[in-house]
Amino acid sequence: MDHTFVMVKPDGVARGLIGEIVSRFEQKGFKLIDGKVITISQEIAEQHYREHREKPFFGELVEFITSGPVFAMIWEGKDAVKNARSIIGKTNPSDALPGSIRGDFALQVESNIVHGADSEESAQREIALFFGK
Ligand code: RTP
Ligand code: MG
Repeated sequence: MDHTFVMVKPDGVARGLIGEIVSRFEQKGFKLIDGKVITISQEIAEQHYREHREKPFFGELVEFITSGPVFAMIWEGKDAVKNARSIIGKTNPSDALPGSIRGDFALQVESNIVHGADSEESAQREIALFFGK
């Protein structure tokens, strides 16, 4: 079975949306393999979002993701990366359809509630980065 890495971002944790988001993944049919609340260090944040290090929003992105606790998870299911991204919705909540997590709970691209790995490689790298496995 495929695995993917998903994380409720600090805005989602602060708004009390961990349960809602976990529930949506369970309802979709995913199986929760691991999960934990952590506050991400600057170093881990920069590694996690390293693909964006040249982008103008990189500094704000790292500042945001380290601004409070996150809920990091490993989910198992068929086509896990693709199906997780599908229920999360488009990056910009203005483009995310109602029914998706971002479509239902977010308004701004800078604070879009939840992260999902974007490829098999990213999923493996992020699972290793956050869970050491
Ligand atoms: P994520 O990595 O957080 O799951 O989001 P994503 O794959 O849907 O989008 P990605 O392109 O990887 O962007 C990472 C995060 O950067 C923020 N962002 N801000 N200000 C902007 O124009 C801008 N563009 C992207 C978003 O919070 C996005 O989730
Ligand atoms: Mg991404």
